[in-house]
Amino acid sequence: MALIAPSRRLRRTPFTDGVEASGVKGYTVYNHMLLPTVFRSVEQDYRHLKEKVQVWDVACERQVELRGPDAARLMQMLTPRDLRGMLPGQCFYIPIVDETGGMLNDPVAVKLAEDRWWISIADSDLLFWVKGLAYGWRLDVLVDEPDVSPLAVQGPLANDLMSRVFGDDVRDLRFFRFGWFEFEGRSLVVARSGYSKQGGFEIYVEGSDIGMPLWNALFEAGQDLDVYAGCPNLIERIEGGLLSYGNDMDRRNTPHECGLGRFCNTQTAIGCVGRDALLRVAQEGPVRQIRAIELPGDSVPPCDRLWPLMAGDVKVGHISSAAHSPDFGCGVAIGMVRMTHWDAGTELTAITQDGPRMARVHERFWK
Ligand code: THG
Repeated sequence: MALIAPSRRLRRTPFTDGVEASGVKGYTVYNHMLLPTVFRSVEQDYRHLKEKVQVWDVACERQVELRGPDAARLMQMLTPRDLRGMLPGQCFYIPIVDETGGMLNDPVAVKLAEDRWWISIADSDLLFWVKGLAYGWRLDVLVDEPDVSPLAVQGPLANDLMSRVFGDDVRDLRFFRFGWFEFEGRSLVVARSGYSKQGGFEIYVEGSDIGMPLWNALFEAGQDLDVYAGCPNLIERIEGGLLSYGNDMDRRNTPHECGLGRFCNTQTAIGCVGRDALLRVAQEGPVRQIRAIELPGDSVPPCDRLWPLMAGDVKVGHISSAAHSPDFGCGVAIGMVRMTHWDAGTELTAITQDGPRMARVHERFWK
């Protein structure tokens, strides 16, 4: 592929100077911002992520901030997950749906206070939908994108690296909880979360000016840990069943089709704009759903378009993400499959750009 033209619309991040100095080899665009996709090779990055510790520029996970007396009410309008039991200091993975129950985003919600929330968004312009609801309902809430850029520290050695920079108390953070930790006299939100199954943290870097100082502090503190720059890894995230909005699902899918029914409490999520639509689909259950798919063989071409899944000459679904897994010794993929063919073990044919190949439905790759 040709180079991508830099411009003001394609935003750099507070960490891009560090990413470039670390030899980034590829980018994608996410929320109109640069997101690294590979440093050494996708396979080398994968191995290093599973054995060591990486620092990821995930500033493209932009925050939509809600601030004001109606913040909690607006949050509940956005999602079918019941937020009443959520306390300040907690993060929730939440489906966000429109009035038809269609997925608009699948962010992490961060409850800073009853009247102050961050929505750490996936790749869609959620800010406009949230602003529209706030204005249309005349809510007493400010909706904006603050100067907050997540930096993820992921991998088995993440505790060791983070405790050197933020102190031993970070070790005590529980999954999807956050605390406030000092760096250069600034108090930052640090959460036990991140877009990998290897464990780690996300630092919500408030103020672009401390981006590079923090980046450099992490690399200096982690020299003997073999810390390296990394990024969400295609192979590892498919193995782990982490969905990618815009790739694996979009507005045409309900949370139930995405396998996100466990994050919906549609009965009690009073005020959710998609509630009536979702009550109907939750009643019947979805007729197609996301499935893990195994692709036997030694290599997988880039999945840059949907690959039809065929049962004979009938189309019964599609694959939306795929990669070769060194650890599993086969291709791993995420697909959407009709209920007639979604049972584990079902053998289908995937039509890739390089031709047809066998595709086997799995319960899941992960535990
Ligand atoms: N962290 C933050 N913001 C984000 C992401 C993130 N915004 C964009 C994108 N990632 C949103 N999508 C996801 C998808 C999966 C998860 C988080 C965000 C995730 N899922 C866990 C799982 O499925 O195992 C845990 C979910 C749970 O049990 O609550 O972490 O990564 N800040």
